[in-house]
Amino acid sequence: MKIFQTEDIRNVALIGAAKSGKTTLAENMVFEGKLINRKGATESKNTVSDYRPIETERGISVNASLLYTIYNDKKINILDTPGFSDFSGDIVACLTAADMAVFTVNAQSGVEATSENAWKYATKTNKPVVFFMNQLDHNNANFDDTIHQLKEYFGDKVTPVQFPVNSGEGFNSVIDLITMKMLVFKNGNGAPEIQDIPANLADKAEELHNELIEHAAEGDDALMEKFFEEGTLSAEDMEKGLHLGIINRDMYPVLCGAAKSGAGVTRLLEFLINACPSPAHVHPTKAVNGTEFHNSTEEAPAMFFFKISNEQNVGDVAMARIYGGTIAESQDLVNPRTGNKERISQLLVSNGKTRERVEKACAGDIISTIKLKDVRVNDSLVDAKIADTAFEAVPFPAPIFSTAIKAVNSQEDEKLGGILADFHKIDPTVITSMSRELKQNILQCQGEYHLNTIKWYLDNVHKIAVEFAAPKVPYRETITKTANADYRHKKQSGGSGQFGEVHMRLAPYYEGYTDPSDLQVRGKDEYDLPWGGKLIFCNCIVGGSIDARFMPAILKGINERLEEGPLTGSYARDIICYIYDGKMHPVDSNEMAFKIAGRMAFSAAFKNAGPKIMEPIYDLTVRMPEDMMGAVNTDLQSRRAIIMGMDADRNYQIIRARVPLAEMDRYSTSLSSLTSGRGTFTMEYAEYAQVPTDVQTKLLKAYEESKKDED
Ligand SMILES: Nc1nc2c(ncn2[C@@H]2O[C@H](COP(=O)(O)OP(=O)(O)OP(=O)(O)O)[C@@H](O)[C@H]2O)c(=O)[nH]1
Ligand SMILES: [Mg+2]
Repeated sequence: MKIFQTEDIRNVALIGAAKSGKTTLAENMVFEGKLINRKGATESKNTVSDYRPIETERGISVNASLLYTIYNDKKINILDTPGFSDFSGDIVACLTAADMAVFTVNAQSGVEATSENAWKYATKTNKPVVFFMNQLDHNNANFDDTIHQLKEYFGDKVTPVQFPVNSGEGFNSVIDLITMKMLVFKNGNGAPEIQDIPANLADKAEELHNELIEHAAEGDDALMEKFFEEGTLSAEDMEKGLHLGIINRDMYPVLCGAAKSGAGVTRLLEFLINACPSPAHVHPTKAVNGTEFHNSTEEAPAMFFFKISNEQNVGDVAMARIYGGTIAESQDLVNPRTGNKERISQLLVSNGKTRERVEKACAGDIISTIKLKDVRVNDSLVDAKIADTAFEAVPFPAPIFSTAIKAVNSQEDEKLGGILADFHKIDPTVITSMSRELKQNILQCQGEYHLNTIKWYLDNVHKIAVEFAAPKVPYRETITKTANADYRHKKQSGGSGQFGEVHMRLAPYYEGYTDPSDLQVRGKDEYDLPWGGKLIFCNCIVGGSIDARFMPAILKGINERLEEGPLTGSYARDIICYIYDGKMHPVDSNEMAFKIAGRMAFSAAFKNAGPKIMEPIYDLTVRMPEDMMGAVNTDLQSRRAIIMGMDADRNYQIIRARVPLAEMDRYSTSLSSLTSGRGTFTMEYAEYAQVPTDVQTKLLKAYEESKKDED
């Protein structure tokens, strides 16, 4: 395989709405480059890109795939991403590694919810975008409406470079506004027949052509001058002019086609080569330590791993973008995360599952490799001379969905933990943590469909049966008024006995509290509890009724109860504890006795001190189309939300609310169904607040029941 130089490479991420035709387009791009002899189709389960068993089974893309094509002697690396928002991790990872996005839009559905999601990440990663208006062969495909919507959602920089002549069944022709010719893709694929623009379309073509010229000349003074002198620009000049506008995201050109038949694909490939940037022309990439990489072979070798795919019979296939130098087989590099050396044993060029070894690859290229010792997504491998230079992590989305997970066979729980930890290394949007408090293993991800694919891998690859449950809510317990309690622990059994008596007062802690006037506080310790809130422990003993040496034991007893609150077993917090009297026995008093007395006195006082359950409250921000606000609002009311404010954002509304975590189980799924997928939300912990009385009654009852079950 030929080694491609930086200038001869293009790196595109195919992004866009679910089912808009990314994989079909990728298939055609590879086909046009003659890297396959027959075109596959997603419905025939034989595309180059959707090759994984889960993808053929479901007929959708679940993982991003790395493909390439060669056209006019240029290598175009194609990262075909999944369209569903649940797989946003792969969308943003591929955009990070690519130099630009080819954004497919279905001409009969316009801008869909998943288009907006893809757009969000193109904006976040600041990547140039070229739209490919696809599926123009549908009878209700509508070019003008779709352009209108693209402008409405993504702004006026959306600029047609083509428009269709005969959209609907039999679609095969477009007017190209750069060459000002009609391109007829008679057989779908292949080079088009070039014809003059029909008279009835001349005016429209002229109008859009002039618009395009203005865009092309905008960023380039010399071109602008040439345009004013000659009144027009050559196709070559226009493509040169568009180049700068595309790199700087000053324009988003729109090309047209039908990926299924292949119409428009060769012109798209030409456009990517002529008007879109090679890695040598994009903005430099900054490493965490500020070093800039210009995709130059003169720079020290450095690459970044953005995606790892676990494959049958092969193991982990790691995909990396080279930002500097050349990378060769048998080269030793350093992983700045671990400081360890990694040898590149096999350097591969991939077309889906077909992989070919190459001896080296240049800066700007995207390669894959296998058999690495310890490389995760977000790792860099760099030359030993720059061993502390790591690239910025992919801005993966925060989790929006949580569930508790456990192995059906509890003996497999440890194995499951290991598998899920490995999952995270290759998909950082899968996060698991063992909650000691909730005694549950919590898995967080990007939605129910994401969870479903994780389960598929657990079932089919790891052969481990798992079950899911709603995550428990980390309640807290506290008190609302002052109460006293005495407890005497006394045990006489033959020889030495146990004796300890503690008189205790509990009071609610809040900032600015004052100590009671009837007690003499002689010692005070303030503890920040690991689960939030405070414990204030006061020694008010007068006359030596309890020795100071027993105080730590009493505190220990109290702490045991704080860890398992008297009401529901949840952590307790925000309590002031005054030890003001008690009794000792000259022989039988010991630490154990005072620990028990402390714990029991605490429980007794707690129950009389207006005990309350507290629940975590989150700040919630929901964004949804204006006309769906009513439904979202009604749903929030039913979740005990308090609306804090509303803002408008074009034709979207943003609701800010405070809502108890207990009411938010599977909110991503509900919001998605309420808003046809268009609503998005973020949640951030705000505070603990007391639950309403009716909720407290329910929780107490549920705790009692669960205790009965345990007995
Ligand atoms: N009629 C027609 N159908 C198309 C066209 N492009 C794609 N399709 C069909 O649309 C469906 C989805 O195509 P895919 O290529 O899998 O879409 P995708 O965007 O990769 O989907 P995800 O990766 O799952 O988001 C398939 O049945 C394709 O055959 C087109 O131009 N015209
Ligand atoms: Mg796909």
